[in-house]
Amino acid sequence: MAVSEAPVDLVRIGELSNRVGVSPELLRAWERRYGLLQPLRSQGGFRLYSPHDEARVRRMQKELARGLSAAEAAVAAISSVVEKTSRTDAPSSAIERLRGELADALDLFDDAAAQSCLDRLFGTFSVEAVLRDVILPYLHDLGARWAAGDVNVGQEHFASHLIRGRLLGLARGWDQGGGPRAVLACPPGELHDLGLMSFGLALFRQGWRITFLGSDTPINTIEGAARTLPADMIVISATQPGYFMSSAEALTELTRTAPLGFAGAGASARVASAIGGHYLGDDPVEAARRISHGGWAEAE
Ligand code: B12
Repeated sequence: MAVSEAPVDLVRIGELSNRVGVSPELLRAWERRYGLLQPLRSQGGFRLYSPHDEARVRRMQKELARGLSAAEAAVAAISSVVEKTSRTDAPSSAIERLRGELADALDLFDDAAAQSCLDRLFGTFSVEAVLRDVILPYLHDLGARWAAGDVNVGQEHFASHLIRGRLLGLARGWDQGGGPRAVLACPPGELHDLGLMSFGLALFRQGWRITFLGSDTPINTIEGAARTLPADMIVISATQPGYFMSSAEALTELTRTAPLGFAGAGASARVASAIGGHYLGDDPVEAARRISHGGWAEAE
C-alpha cells in the first residue's frame, strides 16, 4: 500500500541490503519464498522495509550460521522477532490515537487516509499489537455502531473490505516454511472470516504454515484439503453456535482427520466438547501464542 509520509525508519531494498550485508536478490528471494520481509509501498510503488524486517534478516543470518536450512531459519527469525516486538508494544495512547484516526477515515470512505493510517500502524507496531489493539476492537465496535444505526451498511462494507485487503497483503507467503500446517475455515453459511484470518496471521508469525479456506466452506471439502496437505490442525470459526451444531455429525467425523479447534463468538467449551474438538477462546492473537507454546491449553 502507498505510504504518503515516511512513518518511521523505512528504507528501500538497497539500503536494507547495505545495512545487513545481504544482496537485494537474496533478500527478495527470502521475501518471496518465506515471507521473511513484509514491505510497505511508497507512493512511487517502491517497497519500503521497516526495522522489524531488518531484525528478521539479522536473525535469519544467525540461524543460517548455526546450520539451519533456509526454511527453518526463516521460521525461527519470524517467530523470534514477533516475541521481541510484542514486548515493545507502543504506548497505548499512540495506538489509540491511530485507531481513532482509522475509524474516522473509514467512516468518511477516505481510502488513502485509512491506508496511510494502517501504514503507520504496521510500520510502527508489531502485527500482533495492531490486530489485538486496533483491528479486532475496531471491527467489534463497527458492528455495535452498525447495530445502533450510527454507521450504515455501505460504511461497514467499505471498512471491512479495506481491512480484509490489508490482512490478505500480510498473508502473502503464509503457507511457506517448515512448521506445522493449519487449515482454517468457516462452516457452511458463515461469512465472517476476519477473526479467523487474524488468527492465521498470528499463527503464521509463530512459525505455522497456513492454508486458508475462509468463509462458507462445506465440511467435506475442509476434510479433503486437510487430508491432501496433510493438516496438523483444523480450526473452524463461526459467529453463532448453530453454524457448528447444524454440521455436528460431519464435524465429529472431521476430528478423525486432524485435531479440530473451534473459535469465534459462536464457539464455546460446551460446543467443542459436544462435537469432540477444542475451544480456542476469544482472543485470536493469544490463541495463536498458546498453541505455538505447547498445545491447546483449553480456554473456558
Ligand atoms: C464485517 C462484518 C460483516 C461482513 C463480514 C466480512 C468478513 N469477510 O468477515 C459481512 C458484510 C459479510 C457481514 C454479514 C453479516 N453480518 Co456481520 N458483522 C461484521 C462485523 C462488523 C465485524 C466482524 C468481524 O470481523 N469482527 C471481528 C471479530 C474477530 O470479532 P468477533 O466476531 O466479536 O470475535 C471475537 C471472538 O469471537 C474471537 N474470534 C473471532 N474469530 C476468531 C477466530 C479464532 C481462531 C479465535 C481464537 C478467536 C476468534 O475474537 C474476537 C475478539 O474477542 C461484526 C461486528 C462484530 N461484533 O464483530 C458484524 C456481526 C458479526 N454481523 C452480524 C450480522 C447480524 C450479520 C448479517 C446477518 C447481517 C445481514 N442482515 O445480512 C450477515 C450474516 C452473514 C453470514 N451469513 O455470516 C452480527 C452478528 C450477530 C450474531 N449474534 O450473530 C454482528 C455481531 C453485528 C451486530 N452487532 O449485530 N458482517
